Amino acid sequence: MDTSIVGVDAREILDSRGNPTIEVDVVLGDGSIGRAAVPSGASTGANEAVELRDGDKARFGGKGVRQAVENVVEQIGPEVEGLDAVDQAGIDQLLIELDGTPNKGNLGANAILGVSLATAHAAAASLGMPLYRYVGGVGARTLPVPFFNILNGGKHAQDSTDFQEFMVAPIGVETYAEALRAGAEVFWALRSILHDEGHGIGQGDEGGFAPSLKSNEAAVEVIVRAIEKAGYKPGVDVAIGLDPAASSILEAGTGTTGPDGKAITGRYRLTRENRTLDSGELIDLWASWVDRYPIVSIEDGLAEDDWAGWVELTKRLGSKVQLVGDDIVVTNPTFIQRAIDERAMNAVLIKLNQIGTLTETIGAIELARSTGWRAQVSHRSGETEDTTIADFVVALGTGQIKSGAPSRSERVAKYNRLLRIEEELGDAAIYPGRSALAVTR
Ligand code: 2PG
Ligand code: MG
Repeated sequence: MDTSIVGVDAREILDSRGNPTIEVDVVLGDGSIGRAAVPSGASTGANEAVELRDGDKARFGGKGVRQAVENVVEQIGPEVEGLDAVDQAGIDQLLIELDGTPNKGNLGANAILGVSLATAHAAAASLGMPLYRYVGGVGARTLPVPFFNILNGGKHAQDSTDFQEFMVAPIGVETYAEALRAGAEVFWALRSILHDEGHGIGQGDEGGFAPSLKSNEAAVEVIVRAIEKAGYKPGVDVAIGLDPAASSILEAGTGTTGPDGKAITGRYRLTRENRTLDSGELIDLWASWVDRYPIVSIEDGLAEDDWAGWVELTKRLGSKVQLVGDDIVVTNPTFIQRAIDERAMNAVLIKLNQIGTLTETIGAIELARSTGWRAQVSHRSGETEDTTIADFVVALGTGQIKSGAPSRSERVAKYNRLLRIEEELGDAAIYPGRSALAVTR
């Protein structure tokens, strides 16, 4: 076993939307190889680490990643060759220093994350361990509750809902395998209801259906019926999670803090319903939905700069429902700390490419947990066959994952990997169900 890095290679591959992304290979002295492909978001937070794209309109409309590939091969490779792949934190620290910017804008967070994750895969391979065990140790035995995004809107679909994600979470089943089955059965029940009622059954970027319903609320109603049709009790067996991705529907110049330090209330445009809601009215909408539907989690219920709105949202609903920060905290300890100080949420979304290294992502989770919050590990809307997040969520034992619908192989690859992990753990596997949530009432 020789875990020293002897080679680093990278290439441009395609993601699930047909856009280029980077894949990195790390080779060790004993011949072990680790490989990781980096995903890409559409509804990205303004403060995410930088995804380096070539901008050459003649190739892939400017989305090529040849520069990121070159940065890996020519700049990062020579620096990490000779280092021990088992020293993940040391290598990640070196990557941060090589880049030298706070947002990884120099080498690119896509280049850096590819190397960071491929290093972990290579070390695990050399040690003959599955990645979840290498990263998580003997305590890595908690499977996540999957949040299946079965109805796609916002920036992930066309002519669908204003709100981006309508998810189902099997919180009342006994095992992860049963949760996956429930997700697939509800997905198929939804398909048949939509079809019978004359709606389109085309799919959005994350594999969920993207029908043109008359309102946003109609999406929640039809999902409740799909849960029942599939033979499950809404709210007991299978609950609902939302990611309206509110930053995407905010009117410019609103939902932020003015130069005088005073909050400028957000104005959120619901195009489908031809109306606009201010922050307080959108909070009212969530409150009324939480009262009337089996909703257990709301991510990005308000926009990324609407800090005053988030504090109010948490005051009003934080004891009733899980409130997950995505765009507002972008897996970044600086923003998570502010959210803790201001009591602006009770859970965080975790996306490795928002921050750019494995070690920093673990730090973000540890910080959120230190204040009693939950962490939901997430895919991106542009994905690949890479399944790192499945192992990662078990390693960290956060108890929640979202990886899109139980449909389309770039989504299902993660869900199927979790099935194999559960099988491998056997009786040691824990499926947390409802107890994984920030609010369990
Ligand atoms: C989100 C994500 C993933 P994107 O908003 O949570 O579902 O979308 O990857 O487009 O940012
Ligand atoms: Mg989100």
